[in-house]
Amino acid sequence: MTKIRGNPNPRPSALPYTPKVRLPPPPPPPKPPRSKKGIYIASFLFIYATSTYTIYLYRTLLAPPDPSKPLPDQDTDLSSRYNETASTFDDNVSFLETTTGINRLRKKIVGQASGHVLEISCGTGRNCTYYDLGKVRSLVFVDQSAEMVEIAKRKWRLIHPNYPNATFLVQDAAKPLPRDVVPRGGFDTVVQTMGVCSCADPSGVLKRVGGYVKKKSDGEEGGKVLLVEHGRSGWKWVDWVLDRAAGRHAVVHGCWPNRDMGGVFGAAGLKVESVVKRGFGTVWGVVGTLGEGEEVKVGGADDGGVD
Ligand SMILES: C[S@@+](CC[C@H](N)C(=O)[O-])C[C@H]1O[C@@H](n2cnc3c(N)ncnc32)[C@H](O)[C@@H]1O
Ligand SMILES: *[C@@H]1O[C@H](CO)[C@@H](O)[C@H](O)[C@H]1NC(C)=O
Ligand SMILES: *[C@@H]1O[C@H](CO)[C@@H](O)[C@H](O)[C@H]1NC(C)=O
Ligand SMILES: *[C@@H]1O[C@H](CO)[C@@H](O)[C@H](O)[C@H]1NC(C)=O
Ligand SMILES: CC(=O)N[C@H]1CO[C@H](CO)[C@@H](O)[C@@H]1O
Repeated sequence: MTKIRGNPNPRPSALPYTPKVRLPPPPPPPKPPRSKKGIYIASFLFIYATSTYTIYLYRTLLAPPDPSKPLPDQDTDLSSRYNETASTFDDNVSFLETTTGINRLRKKIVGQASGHVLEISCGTGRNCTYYDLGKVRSLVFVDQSAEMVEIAKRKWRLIHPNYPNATFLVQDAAKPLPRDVVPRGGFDTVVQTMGVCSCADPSGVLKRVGGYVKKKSDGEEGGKVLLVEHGRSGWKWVDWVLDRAAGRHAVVHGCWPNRDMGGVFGAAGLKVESVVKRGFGTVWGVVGTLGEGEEVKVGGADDGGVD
């Protein structure tokens, strides 16, 4: 067999002339393959965090009831818990409320408040920043926990140091308000956020407060009720989780996470004008009206004081 000898890599002979045309620029070097390390670490951390949290939830909230540690009956009044948790309340709920969009919902609903405003179950004043003070003429904040109100008051004065028309009251919202805080003709807006879960008698409170809302009259709109509340969702598995967790959650936080908001609103006679739902239907933002036809009832006399 004859071997054909030849240069296996013949060098191209140099071009005898320099071409005049500009050669296109060389293509960019291929990108180095992206390191997968970051993705692996992130996934690992995510799975680790999720499973740790799930185990934590299971151990603390979802485990079957322990007969040696009886849980309170559904809807037992545990609202005095807020006296104890006031100082850590904001820190504990801030992250959750920001990440779940609850704050955006607060802003959307509370931002509609106008005129003379009553906020019940105000807690630590988590809605302070959401009021449009261009539309609001006065605010009365009510909560039965002096510890919570103290924080709300401090926060308000820090954020709105020159606002003259804010009043803070420590009292059960189911009891009559002092006459001098109720505007003549009633409040233009009543606000409650995350109150249904914690009040001993949430529809009783709303019904009572409905008596302070400005009545509809010829040519004039009645007052509005603005609510951001949480409770049962209507999804079976979500409600299973809520029911399972409710007793243990309530003992620690004073809040029943599995109440039927629709039922509470219905019993209070709330007429819903609009509702937006978040979090599988566990969080509702409601605009409605209350107490049509009912008289304004205040402590002492029946006539309002503030103009
Ligand atoms: C979950 S916190 C909500 C606080 C705040 N509104 C917010 O959105 O973060 C519930 C609050 O309702 C108050 N509360 C419960 N029952 C009440 C009642 N009958 N009258 C007035 N305040 C009440 C508690 O003291 C507590 O501050
Ligand atoms: C604590 O909360 C309850 C409401 O359940 C309230 O009546 C009581 O006065 C509060 N304050 C103290 C110091 O216990
Ligand atoms: C909230 O967080 C603090 C620590 O920041 C913790 O001690 C407390 O038990 C938590 N729970 C409640 C209900 O405040
Ligand atoms: C405070 O209330 C008075 C009386 O209703 C009102 O005239 C005044 O405009 C209010 N101030 C603000 C900043 O809303
Ligand atoms: C006054 C106040 O607390 N406003 C808060 C409303 O809620 C969000 C978070 O929880 C805070 O970022 C605001 O500061």
